[in-house]
Amino acid sequence: MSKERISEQEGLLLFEKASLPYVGALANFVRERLHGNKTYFNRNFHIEPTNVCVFSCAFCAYSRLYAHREEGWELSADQMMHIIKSYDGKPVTEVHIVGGVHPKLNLLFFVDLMKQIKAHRPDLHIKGYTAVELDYMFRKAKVSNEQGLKILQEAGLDSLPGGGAEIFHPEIRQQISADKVDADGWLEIHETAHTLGMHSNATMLYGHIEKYVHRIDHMERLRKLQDKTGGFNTFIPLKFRNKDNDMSHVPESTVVEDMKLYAVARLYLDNFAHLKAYWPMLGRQNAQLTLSFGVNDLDGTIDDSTKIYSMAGSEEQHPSLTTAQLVALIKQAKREPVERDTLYHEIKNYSDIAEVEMETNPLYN
Ligand code: V47
Ligand code: SF4
Repeated sequence: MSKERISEQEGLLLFEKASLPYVGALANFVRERLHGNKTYFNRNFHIEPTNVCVFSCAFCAYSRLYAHREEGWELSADQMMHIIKSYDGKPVTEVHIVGGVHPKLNLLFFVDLMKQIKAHRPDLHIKGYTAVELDYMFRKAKVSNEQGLKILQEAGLDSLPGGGAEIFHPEIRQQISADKVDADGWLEIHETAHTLGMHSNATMLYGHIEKYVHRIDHMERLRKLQDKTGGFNTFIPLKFRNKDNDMSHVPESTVVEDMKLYAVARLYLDNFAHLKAYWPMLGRQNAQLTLSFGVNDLDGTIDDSTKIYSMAGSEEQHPSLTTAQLVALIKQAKREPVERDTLYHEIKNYSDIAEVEMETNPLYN
């Protein structure tokens, strides 16, 4: 198979006409050419500072408006430090901090939090704040994206997660998340982060009212920016879940559609090294299946610390896997489990560690 880039028209054609076994085989070929059997995961935990949010995305089951904040939660810096400290002595390498856009939690609050985290545990990688949160934070503080990102970076922020991208095309964005940062704003924040030497991830919320053409448009914008900066680590498709939100009438995509999307994404985003399936959203078995459709990363152990999907109807009501369970899941799919850090440096290859050792050693449980 040649390494020639596929065009937007060809991408569209794959979605519309190609059979799942055909795109799956091509995507698997690319995945194995890049990574062989290696399947990455990391040991991380999430902190969700608040679910109070000034925005009203139609797909969001998680947020509460400020006026209804008594129904939501809002953690103080001390409470978040308490969570950080509860991982003392545990071999986690990353904290993922992401939440709603609270009107009162400002740049200074988060600068102070970054500093406290780094003072307590300097080696913990902080992946934090979607471009949506950052855009609001910087506009409120009256600083440019570059100034704001530099301030956070100096305080300890290491990289950006990929959330808030949803669907870039205005035809769809207007209908699902009209009031938050638009495509250009999202891309500009990521581009600025890349120029400051920070890496970031990119997501796409798919399987709702968007058409194939919008998915291709979304991936095309990401591919262009990646050509320019090379700063994206991984692409993470996020399957729309329809429980308890304003889009509950929209049916969820089928597993066949899900696998096809992963496969086309692997083929289209030829300049992204990694394709990640976020298992708390897909469920464990479907996450295993993605490993045959281009995916080479299953995110992390998570540790029951995220609510965004359980509230939107994921099968995973309390997403948590021990390292031993995650390794077993990858081995069952006949792949090679490799623990990585946030930037994909290999920490440990688990291929040759026996199942009993994994199950009995407290380091893995
Ligand atoms: O932007 C919200 C999505 C995202 C729903 O960078 C929903 O490593 C499906 O971006 N159905 C936030 N999806 C989470 C996110 C993320 C998750 C894991 C890893 C990384 C990373 C980033 O969650 C939002 C939105 O696209 N989301 N509601 C829903 N009902
Ligand atoms: Fe707020 Fe994010 Fe939910 Fe949109 S998806 S309402 S920005 S928490």
